[in-house]
Amino acid sequence: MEKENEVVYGADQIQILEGLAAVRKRPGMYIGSTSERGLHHLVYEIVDNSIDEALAGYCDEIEVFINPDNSITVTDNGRGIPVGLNHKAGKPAVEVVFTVLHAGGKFGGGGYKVSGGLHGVGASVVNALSNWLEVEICQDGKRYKQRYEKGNTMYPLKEIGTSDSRGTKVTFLPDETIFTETTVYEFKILKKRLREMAFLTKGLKITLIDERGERQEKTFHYEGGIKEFVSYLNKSKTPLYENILYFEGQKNNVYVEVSFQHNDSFNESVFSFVNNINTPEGGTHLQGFRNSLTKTFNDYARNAKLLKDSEPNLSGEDIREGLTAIISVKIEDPQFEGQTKQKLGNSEARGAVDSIVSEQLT
Ligand code: TSJ
Repeated sequence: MEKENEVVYGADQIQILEGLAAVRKRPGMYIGSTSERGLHHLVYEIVDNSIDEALAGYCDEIEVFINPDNSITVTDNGRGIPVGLNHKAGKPAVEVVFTVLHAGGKFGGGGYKVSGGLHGVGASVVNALSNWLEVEICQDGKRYKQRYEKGNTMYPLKEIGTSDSRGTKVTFLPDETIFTETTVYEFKILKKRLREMAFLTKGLKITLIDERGERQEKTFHYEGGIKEFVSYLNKSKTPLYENILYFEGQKNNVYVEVSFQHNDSFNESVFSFVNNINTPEGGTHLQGFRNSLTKTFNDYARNAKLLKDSEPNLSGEDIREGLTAIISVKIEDPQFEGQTKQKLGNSEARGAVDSIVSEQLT
């Protein structure tokens, strides 16, 4: 694990509500690092909000532009960030989103969310770490705009015209005094993560456009979601059977998707995600998957008399030889595990994955 990735999360960090100045003072605390990785992380923080809008069922298209000056524009065709007055803050909701540090990153309950993700931050942190940020919202026939510089509001939210579409557009230029290593975006890095986000959100179309020099464009749109992810991972391999298995289900507030296919190699390639965040060190959801796979394969082998009564069970490792699998769970209260900062799922995730995979495999 890289050093820069080691951030300790405690109750203090989760509860606080402080000004954006705190973010600029200790940016690493909020985005993990100010290296190239942190620079790219800003984009994911913004895109995550559009993905939430897609998960809520209101958005099916996201575009990400790398502009000639290495600023980033993210657009979606969702409902648009609410512009009405937030009475508690005394300003429009959109201004609250960009200027108030939301410790948990989550507001407005209900449903699964991926924002406030890995580093639990959000749009206000991106705003604080940008030289400038502009938001445009199309909603109810009107177009609204606001601009911030280093997190400071430049003018009250204004109506700038009419619109017959809906959606949100955010453009920001990362602050070079914060991102001292580089402020140049890598098309390849963004492409890899945006492709992964598209695999994990079936039906959502994500396009990445590089407007620097020779224009490059890449669109990711997978109606099959993680089933197409497995197909993609196995494309240069020889599958042991044609079908890619795919199950989805929901249990105890855990939404589970599993897809897998064996190939003729000896390698196990199992990738697991909690709320779209990769969990390379596993977690309860992965334990649930392994349990159910071992049990159902052995039960089947016994029933089909492929295993004699005198023979021992197949081991989990035997069954996972050549296995390519994606396990994706969405939960409402992901837990962090210590300093490795993996999202490990919650106590329900193991049982949910286990029972959904077992049910569908048997
Ligand atoms: F976070 C952000 F501000 F940076 C951002 C948010 C950036 C981008 C590109 C998009 C979004 C965003 C937010 N897209 N869609 C939304 N939706 C809402 O904020 C929204 C809209 C309507 C309602 C409602 O209950 O009517 C609730 C929400 C949270």
